Amino acid sequence: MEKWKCTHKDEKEPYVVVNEVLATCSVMCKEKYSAKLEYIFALFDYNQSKTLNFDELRLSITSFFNGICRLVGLELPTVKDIAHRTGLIMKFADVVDLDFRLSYDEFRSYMKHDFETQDFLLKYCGT
Ligand SMILES: [Ca+2]
Repeated sequence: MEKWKCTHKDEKEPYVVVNEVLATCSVMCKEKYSAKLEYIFALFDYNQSKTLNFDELRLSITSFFNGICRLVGLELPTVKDIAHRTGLIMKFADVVDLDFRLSYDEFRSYMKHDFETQDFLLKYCGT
């Protein structure tokens, strides 16, 4: 847990962002890739709409990359980087109904073809 401890200027004590831990553990576990995707999708579908809106997608990407970067000691992506990546994913994944939300099928299809993320996962998570 030490690697996931954060500090914020308004907080006296370090804290752990639970979403980062859950996202990282779900990726690192030995479950099938499809089960990991389903879990991550459900984890960040806060309003249980069976879709990820832009904010849910941005939070999932933030949690996912921050958690893994903390674990392996890489520099965290900036807020600007995350926003840019979220916009790109939404643009290239929301292709079925163009409703600016990702259904699970859109999410799964995008992740299946996102070789940059797959390379990152293989390099740092072995999955
Ligand atoms: Ca959609």
